[in-house]
Amino acid sequence: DYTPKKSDKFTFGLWTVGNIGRDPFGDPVRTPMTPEHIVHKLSELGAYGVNFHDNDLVPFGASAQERDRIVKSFKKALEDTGMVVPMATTNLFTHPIFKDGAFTSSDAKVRAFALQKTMQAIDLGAELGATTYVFWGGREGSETDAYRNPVDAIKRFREAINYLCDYVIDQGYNMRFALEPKPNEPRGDIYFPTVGHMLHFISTLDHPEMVGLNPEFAHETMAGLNFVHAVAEAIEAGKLFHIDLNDQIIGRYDQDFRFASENPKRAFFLVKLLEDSGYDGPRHFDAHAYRTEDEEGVWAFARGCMRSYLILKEKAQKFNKDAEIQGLLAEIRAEDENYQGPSASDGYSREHAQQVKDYKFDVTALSQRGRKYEELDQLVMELLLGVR
Ligand code: 3MF
Ligand code: MG
Ligand code: MG
Ligand code: MG
Repeated sequence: DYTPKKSDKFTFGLWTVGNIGRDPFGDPVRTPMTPEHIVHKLSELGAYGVNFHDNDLVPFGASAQERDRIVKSFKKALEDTGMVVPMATTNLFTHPIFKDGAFTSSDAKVRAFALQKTMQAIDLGAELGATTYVFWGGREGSETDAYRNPVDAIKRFREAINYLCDYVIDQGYNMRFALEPKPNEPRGDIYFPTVGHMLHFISTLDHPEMVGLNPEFAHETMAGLNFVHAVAEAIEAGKLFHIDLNDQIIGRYDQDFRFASENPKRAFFLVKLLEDSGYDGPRHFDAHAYRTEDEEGVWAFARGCMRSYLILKEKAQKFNKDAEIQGLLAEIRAEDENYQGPSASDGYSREHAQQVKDYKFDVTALSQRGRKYEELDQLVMELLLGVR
């Protein structure tokens, strides 16, 4: 059966199941739940942990006593359930002070305030055991480039991440950063819109080894890109520190749908990639229930995310064991594997380059060979549609 276990490492943000259904056109449709209630319910459903923005737990502007009271009660819920907090992050987008960004704001006081808020939120995350700290550049962007030079925005974001890496090192926290790209929404454009942009940016930091990615299915999809390929690039670079799972239709608003609800085939290849690659971090759902739902619908949503992941994981195992699929793959790969001539993987030498230049290829035969991907893909479809 597809009942999640703690060992599956499923996590949800407090803001995900806690989403009250406010949107640009309508008021909230659900009453807020306490973090403690969320922790207990998620634990009952088989989740492993819960993540939060500072203000999902401690309201903006709360006093120190209020903070400590809230943290104490939240810790008790964690202890009572065995739930963990693998990841924490900062809300640098809701309060009006961040209307023109946080670390990239054009106002030096706002940039300094963002640092202050983030260091306090890092302390909160560390206190609750978080080992991954996420940075999503919520309002780090623009509607017009008339005012701020985007080159300055890049430099400011770098200064902030470098500063905060030093803070974490100085405090001795066991914590890595995971940067989360998104192309747009809530800004017209957000800086560092894709996984590729972020990967390069990381290579320019003072402590690149401390910083990786938190890619999100919906975000690459909003940009019209293949999320599986983006995750592959992060994995190959050793930078998949965390992942946000949800679903999204290309070209729409930021939907944050239940995992695998819109693109089950792409979700299948994603789950297969994660499982085959040995990724052992949390499977975090950054999604929320439809606005049509009451609390019961929220838990149906949460169960659905985890259940679909486990079903797709089983399908990936079936793919790897299916004799017909594996036979067809072997047949397709045979010529490639039997090739004896020179190739790039031999490494470069002047002599080798001459061998490549002299090698005689049967261009006609190579061009005419069908790839059998139609047949293969249909087998995948039939596996997914449940008739294999
Ligand atoms: C927005 C997001 C964010 C980030 C979060 C950090 C509110 O589209 O995806 O969720 O994931 O801020 O994890
Ligand atoms: Mg998102
Ligand atoms: Mg979102
Ligand atoms: Mg996200």
